[in-house]
Amino acid sequence: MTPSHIEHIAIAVTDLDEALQYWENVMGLKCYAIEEVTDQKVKTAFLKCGETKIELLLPTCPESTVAKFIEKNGGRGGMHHIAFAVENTDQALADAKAKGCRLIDEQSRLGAEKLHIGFLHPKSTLGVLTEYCCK
Ligand code: CMX
Repeated sequence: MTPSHIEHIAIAVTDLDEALQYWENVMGLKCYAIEEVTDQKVKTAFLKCGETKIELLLPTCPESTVAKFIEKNGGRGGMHHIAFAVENTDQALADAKAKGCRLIDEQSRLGAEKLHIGFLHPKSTLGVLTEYCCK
């Protein structure tokens, strides 16, 4: 399944206020939503850049996979994943699996903004944590 566009680029952060200061004041983007995603153990902030969003990810507890990512990155934030908009997340996951990709999610689940999301493992995507999502 071919993605229609990059839905969002997610960036792990250690301080949401500091990150928003940069993205709003320097990059001139506007934060339009802040949401806690309990299931993913993150607090998210969204900014729009054309059709694509920037998603800032703040871990809400040490067990969060984003907290683990930051710890492994020397305590700093950084690029966390790229999310591609597809027509059907479950179908996109199944197609990727059929082509030999390792899945993190065998089935889609509900993520931020009530999107149906599913991840491919970075070990089978040349190091880039990859998400599919659809409405
Ligand atoms: N990008 C690229 N590689 C990554 C990564 C990332 N964001 N996070 C972890 N990895 C790498 C690790 O460096 C490690 O590589 P090495 O073995 O070479 O050191 C490998 O993946 C496995 O990492 P791990 O530490 O053993 O496993 P984790 O417990 O950290 O889990 C992952 C990693 C990708 C499976 C996990 O982060 C995951 O399930 N991600 C999907 C869900 C998610 O990211 N949720 C948060 C955002 C939700 C949202 O957007 O709303």
